[in-house]
Amino acid sequence: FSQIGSESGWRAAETSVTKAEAEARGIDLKFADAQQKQENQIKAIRSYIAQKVDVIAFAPVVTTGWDTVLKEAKAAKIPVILTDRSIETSDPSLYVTMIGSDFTEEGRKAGRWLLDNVKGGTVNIVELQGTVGSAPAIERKKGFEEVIAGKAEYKVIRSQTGDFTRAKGKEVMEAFLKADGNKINVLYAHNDDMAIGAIQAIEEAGMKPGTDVKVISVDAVKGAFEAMIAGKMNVSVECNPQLGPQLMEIAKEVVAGKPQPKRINTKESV
Ligand code: GYE
Repeated sequence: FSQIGSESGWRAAETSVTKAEAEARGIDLKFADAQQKQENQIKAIRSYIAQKVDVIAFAPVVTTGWDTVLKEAKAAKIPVILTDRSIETSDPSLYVTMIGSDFTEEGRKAGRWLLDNVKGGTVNIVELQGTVGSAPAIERKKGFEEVIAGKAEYKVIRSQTGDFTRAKGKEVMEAFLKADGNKINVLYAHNDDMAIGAIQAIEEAGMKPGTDVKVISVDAVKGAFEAMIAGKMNVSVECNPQLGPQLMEIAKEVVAGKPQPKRINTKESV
């Protein structure tokens, strides 16, 4: 299993559940953390091919640039399962299935919460995007935009990446606040870690997160619940990191030759 990194609470949960599930099922799991770098994931996949593993699973950090290494896996007859994030490829036969969330729908849920709960006059929104070129960043942005499209009072006045981390979320929010200060009514963050970093920046700027700036986020990790209880975050759209049990089941089925649907969605709410 080639993991993206350990950038967020979500990722930490996905990693620990995946490891625990493999162990519980007697599956020998080789695990590599790519520190959010595609080149490291490609290296890990190549080493799994060299080791002649039965199944390769990986969470692709970005959507493009995988075809070459996946062709090598195919040539070695090793099935590939994508977890969590999707890829763009000209040849869908390069992977068996993809297990993960519908990120576009998560973005829509965030947008719908906004329309239902923040009303009256102009609503200025700043957006903290996830990792550039990653499926969750692309799709959470798209779903949110889809819902607010044509509603002129809702304006995304700034949008920048915070790479899914607390530190970057804080840093970028500081820049947003410097530029626009109390014009900002809403923060939409593509994950909780960036939102939690941004909440700190809002407080340090002398404003009240949750009140002066409404905070909308995605993942629903423990830190988000703590922030919601403290009144500093308004909503977090659920993104379930517990893909491990399904992944291990499907890995066994794939080895046994059972056909799989091309896409397996996780069930989630708000
Ligand atoms: O939302 C974010 C993480 O791909 C669903 O990656 C995952 C995202 C998750 O860093 O916190």
